[in-house]
Amino acid sequence: MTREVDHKPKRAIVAAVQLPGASDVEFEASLTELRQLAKTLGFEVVGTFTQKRASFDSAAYLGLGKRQELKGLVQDRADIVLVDHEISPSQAHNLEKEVGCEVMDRTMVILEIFHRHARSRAARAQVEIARLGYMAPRLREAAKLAGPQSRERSGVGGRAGGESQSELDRRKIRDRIAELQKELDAMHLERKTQRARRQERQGLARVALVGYTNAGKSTLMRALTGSEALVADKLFATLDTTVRALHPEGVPRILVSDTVGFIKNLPHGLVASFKSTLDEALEASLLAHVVDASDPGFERQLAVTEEVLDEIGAKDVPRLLVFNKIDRGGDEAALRAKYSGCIVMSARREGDIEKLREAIRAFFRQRLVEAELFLPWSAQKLRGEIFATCEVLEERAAGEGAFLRVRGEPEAVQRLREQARR
Ligand SMILES: Nc1nc2c(ncn2[C@@H]2O[C@H](COP(=O)(O)OP(=O)(O)OP(=O)(O)O)[C@@H](O)[C@H]2O)c(=O)[nH]1
Ligand SMILES: [Mg+2]
Repeated sequence: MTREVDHKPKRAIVAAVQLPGASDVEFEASLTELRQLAKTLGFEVVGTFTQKRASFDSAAYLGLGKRQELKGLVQDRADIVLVDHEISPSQAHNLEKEVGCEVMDRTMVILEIFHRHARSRAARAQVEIARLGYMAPRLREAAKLAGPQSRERSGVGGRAGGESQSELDRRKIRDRIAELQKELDAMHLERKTQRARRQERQGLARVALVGYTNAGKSTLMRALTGSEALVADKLFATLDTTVRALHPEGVPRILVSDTVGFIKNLPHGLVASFKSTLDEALEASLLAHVVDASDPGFERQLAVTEEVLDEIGAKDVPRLLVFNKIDRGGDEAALRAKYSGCIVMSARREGDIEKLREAIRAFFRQRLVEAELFLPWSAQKLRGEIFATCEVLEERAAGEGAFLRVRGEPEAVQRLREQARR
């Protein structure tokens, strides 16, 4: 792991326009989040600068007077301004020129975090697609700002007649996105095959941990499965879906997946490109929606997560609402009253983890059916699989084989029945 120790962290000023539609609470929560995003990138936040306005200034986001004021504030005190909205390339360009330092918008900040945290080949490709998608219109804008000469600079050599530098760049970007998408599709197909094989072997009971970034999904993943998921007080620590068995194993065997966190205004390109990562999770029969109960803005986070889940087609998957971090704050009684069937817990308390484990088990137990299988002596190699996927309640020998009374998932029982007949 690389650590930024030796060189001084970049000093950032967080700036935002409060539109009439944004309540003070919402506005503050969003700024707090941007400060945390900045911290995740290793910036030191040295100030916050806000303005109430009917709309964004079309030229440079903040109003003219405010830009001058911000310039004074930046002077020797800050290296970068972070803007809490997605702004256009020309707005960013003008703001940079007037304020005299680099400007990054919220989308760019999130994309940069994803870029730094991406580990697997799939996550890297997904982030690159999203970054290129963000870049493409900005290149067009940059070319416009550079003036007509650069647009007229028509090509001879390898370039198609009359194609400008920026058009060429955009074509390259399109080709690169297509190439990455192809790679991803291939990886996706491979994962699907692996998944199908895994389901054959291990059953179908799957629960996915989903929720806002930093809610504690990976912490719970660790506690539930005894795995070494990465836990960090950072936003978007996890970008890949990982899958492990619920520990200790029982019947049915339950697989738990940890997933990428969500955030307000998740750049659209990221939602699209992480869809394939999430697909695996969405095939779960249960979503454990983890919420940080100690965050004053938890209701908004809960709503954002539900919106994104809707968007990616998971509206109808059953939910288990898990309010985590109650040791840090939050009103347990109020939560229980408002969200029936929810779990209120702390990942720091072993007893609470056990409660969560039991709630997950109970959900999957509901689906189990009892059945009697006849296993001919000639099909004894199936025994191991029966004992691995079902609970065997009774066994008695009879003539050509043995009768087994089992309890298991309907699909698993059906599959075993067919295999025993062969
Ligand atoms: N006090 C307290 N802290 C917790 C609890 N659960 C998790 N944390 C802390 O919260 C931070 C975030 O936890 P993670 O498990 O990485 O969160 P995540 O939901 O996986 O976050 P992303 O991967 O960024 O989406 C870590 O510093 C954890 O130690 C809890 O119940 N109580
Ligand atoms: Mg995580």
